[in-house]
Amino acid sequence: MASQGTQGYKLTSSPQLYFSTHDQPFLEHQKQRTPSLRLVPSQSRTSSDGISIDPTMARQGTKRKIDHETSDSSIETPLTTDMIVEKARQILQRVSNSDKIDKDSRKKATIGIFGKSGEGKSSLLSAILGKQNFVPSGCFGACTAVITQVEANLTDSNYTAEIELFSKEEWEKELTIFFRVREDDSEDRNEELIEIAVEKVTALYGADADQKTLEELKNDEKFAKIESFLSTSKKIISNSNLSEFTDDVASYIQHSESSPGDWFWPLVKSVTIKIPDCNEFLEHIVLLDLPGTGDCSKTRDDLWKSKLAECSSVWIVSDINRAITDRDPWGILKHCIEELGPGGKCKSINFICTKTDDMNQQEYMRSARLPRDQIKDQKKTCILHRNEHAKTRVKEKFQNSEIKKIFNTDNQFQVFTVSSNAFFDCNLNLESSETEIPKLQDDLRTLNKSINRELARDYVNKAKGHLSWIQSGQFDKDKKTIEMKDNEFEKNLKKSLTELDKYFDSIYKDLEQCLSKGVEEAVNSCVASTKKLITPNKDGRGFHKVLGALCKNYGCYWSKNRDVILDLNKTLAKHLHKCIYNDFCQIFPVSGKTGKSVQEQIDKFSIIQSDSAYPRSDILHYIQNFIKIEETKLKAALNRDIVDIKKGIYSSIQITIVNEMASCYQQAAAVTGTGSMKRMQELLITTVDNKKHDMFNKAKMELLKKFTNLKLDILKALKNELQEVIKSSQSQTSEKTRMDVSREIEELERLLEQLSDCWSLYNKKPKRNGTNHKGNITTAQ
Ligand SMILES: Nc1nc2c(ncn2[C@@H]2O[C@H](COP(=O)(O)OP(=O)(O)OP(=O)(O)O)[C@@H](O)[C@H]2O)c(=O)[nH]1
Ligand SMILES: [Mg+2]
Repeated sequence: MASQGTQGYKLTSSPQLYFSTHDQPFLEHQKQRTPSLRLVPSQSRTSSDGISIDPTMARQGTKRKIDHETSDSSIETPLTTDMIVEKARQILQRVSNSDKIDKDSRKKATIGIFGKSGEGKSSLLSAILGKQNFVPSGCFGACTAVITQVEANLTDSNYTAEIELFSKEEWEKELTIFFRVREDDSEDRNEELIEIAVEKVTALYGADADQKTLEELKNDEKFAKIESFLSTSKKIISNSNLSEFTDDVASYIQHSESSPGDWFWPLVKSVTIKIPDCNEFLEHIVLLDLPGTGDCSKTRDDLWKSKLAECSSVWIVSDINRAITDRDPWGILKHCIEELGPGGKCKSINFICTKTDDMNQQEYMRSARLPRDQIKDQKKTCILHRNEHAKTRVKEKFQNSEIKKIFNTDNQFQVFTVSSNAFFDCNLNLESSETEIPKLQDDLRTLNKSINRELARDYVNKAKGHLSWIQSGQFDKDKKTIEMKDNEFEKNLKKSLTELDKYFDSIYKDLEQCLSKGVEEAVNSCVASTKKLITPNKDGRGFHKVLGALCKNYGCYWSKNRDVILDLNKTLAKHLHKCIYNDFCQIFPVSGKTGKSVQEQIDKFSIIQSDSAYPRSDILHYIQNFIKIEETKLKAALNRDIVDIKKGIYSSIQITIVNEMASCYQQAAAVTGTGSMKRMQELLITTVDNKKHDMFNKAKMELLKKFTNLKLDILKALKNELQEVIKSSQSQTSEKTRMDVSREIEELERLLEQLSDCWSLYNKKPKRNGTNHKGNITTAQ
């Protein structure tokens, strides 16, 4: 980034760093980039944004004419966000003969749709998109077989599916395991694995495939067909006709027990569907349909978990009756809470009660004691009554749940009562608004709009920073050097870095203390908690298979319907996690301020002293403008990276434990025959007992090491990048390229004002010389 045009030179590294953090995190980029910061001569000046300035545009010390179309009067009328971006782009183009500042392509907001099989996730997705049966639903048993990601098609007007397939080797390995499992006739035979194996093999190769041996199957012509099919790792389907598209895609995502053969879902890792004409909802949002069943495939389960950690919002979907009754739709979520909170970035949860039209009014009136004779439209009244009741019950449950702890406020949790069927079918007694689908759509629209505004504001700010840099070239180099010296930017940088270093050290001490307590607790109780987890509750029949599967899967067992989850690594990590949980949530909150967070410290970091916030001279004003915008870009990129890095810090505890236990799991998985369960149990317990001191201390040290690395990376990035910014603001001056762009900067400031009208202002400054010099900068994540 910040090699903002050292006069006549450009950096060899990518000048568009800030606009591509999507592809490469800033801190990583920083690591690779730092040693190669070389300056090479170039014909034209190049800014950090990669804009080359047309020398013919330069007019020494003279004000340039301003195009009528973008004169002051034209920006009085309210503009849409896209119009504002376009205006800013035109202004840039006028000045630099270039519009190469890209609108940020940072990661989209991901919403995970999450719930047990058959609760109505896919139907809900189709209703939200206003396209009936768009995502397959309503099969017998589990329907959606693979993670399906839905986003806007921003390139053409086709429906497109990108299907990521397993490799030929991966599939062959899976097949070999299936046949081994099927032929197992020992007491360890795992019926659940066999059921899944049969489902997959028959779905692909046809009804009788499960009766064949692996050799026979390999001789089947379908086998060869599928092998050649797997030679490409990705399949693309594209069609402008929705129903044809849906039919084509179904065989890759739908799980169906009817007409076995030629259902390809067993070969699919994940599917991304891109829909045209839905920018309004999905330009900056991804919806994830997370299937309600697992298939014991580690690849898919890992993918499922990692997708969960990507979600900035989660929709928990539950049949309204289940949400009210005691059956607990929070089960899976409770287990995943760490992937969402400290190990993730979930900022809000919507609890969505589905199938509200599904109602037996006679029964309901009786149980809710509604007066029969006084009600006109009985069905509707019952539905709405039950909706209210469900909302109250679910909110009560949330108040008392673990999940609440990951949020700072209550308004990050909302309850909806929807009917996807009634949204499409007006004979089902409900008005469109009563199905609450429009309310969810509005929420999506609002979220999409707010991201769009954030990106627009960043874009206009970048343009303003760029022009401020050009403008500061107006001034005499000696004067500039004096101003830069007077303002002691270098000294401020050193001072701020020292303060930040101190902050990190104090946080380190807090974490170390919590972890030490956690290690002590873990050492004391790990054997007992291991015993508890690996001992069956009442009926122990079949438990040896579960234990075998747990060992094969390196300590974790999920039943097919995800209703039984046993995770020894998580159990062992529990005490350390518990002891750092509160501090960790304060240091790395998913949203908001805690007074102790790394993000707040970074936001505070500045080399512009607060007492020089009202610049004495024009020259300083433009230099500060430039520095401030560069700082903001850098800080926003760092804050985005921190979210991913903190996930790694938190999960390092469990990863250390898995690594320490790995050889024991392998050994235990190989135990077979009579008394195998007892031997497995003993092996696990003895290993935990022998390793406990070493293992938990290692986990503690690993977490602290990762935290220290984060500190070092942040300090290094701030130091290197801001030194570059200081250097380039000092050297941005030339006799040839002096150009007055003050009018353009004012225009950009007015555009920023329009963008900020309905936003809380950050860093508001008073008017100066009749011009408003608002910073209007935020470090949006
Ligand atoms: N009455 C009624 N039935 C619904 C509604 N939404 C979904 N269903 C039915 O519920 C069943 C399951 O719906 P799906 O959308 O496939 O459920 P899912 O959660 O995606 O299930 P998996 O893909 O197996 O995880 C289907 O038979 C749907 O027709 C609704 O609003 N009202
Ligand atoms: Mg589904």
